[in-house]
Amino acid sequence: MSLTAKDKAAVKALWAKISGKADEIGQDALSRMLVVYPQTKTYFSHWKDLSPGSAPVRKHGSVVMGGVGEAINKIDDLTGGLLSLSELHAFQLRVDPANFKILSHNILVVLAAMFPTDFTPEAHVSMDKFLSALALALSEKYR
Ligand code: HNI
Repeated sequence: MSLTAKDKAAVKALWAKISGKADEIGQDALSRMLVVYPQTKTYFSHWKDLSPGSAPVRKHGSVVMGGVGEAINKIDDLTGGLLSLSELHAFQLRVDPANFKILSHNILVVLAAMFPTDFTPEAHVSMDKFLSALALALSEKYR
């Protein structure tokens, strides 16, 4: 399902409202992913502390949301724009792409909880489509 001009505008409008809290969103989504889907912890076994809100979780939450922000800047060419990030996850990190959907879901949960007013049904559907497109772009180099 490709992103319409309306989806792109809705994602950018939502991002403008929430990006000031990107670090908080990222650490919360990552914390939730690691607790609720413990199989995802295998990729981060080199961290000292994988518990919710720990220093490495907070730091990496910011890094991931930086990637999401970058993807929004490249929303017209996600596949091309995220090629090197896809390469990294495929060849170096060897992350099973099924996990991209899991993290995307956790990001949606956090957005719904943190921004009950701004996360309207319209914003939700466009953000969901965008995160699916992002996951697909990150999976590009696996094929
Ligand atoms: Ni991901 C590193 C972005 C999903 C495991 N990841 C990064 C970096 C970015 C990034 C940016 C830093 C790259 C660099 O150093 O150049 N990751 C994203 C985005 C998503 C995502 C935008 C999806 C929304 N990553 C995932 C998922 C997993 C994952 C679902 C595993 C469950 N990522 C990693 C690991 C690293 C990583 C592992 C390296 C971590 C480290 O300790 O350095």
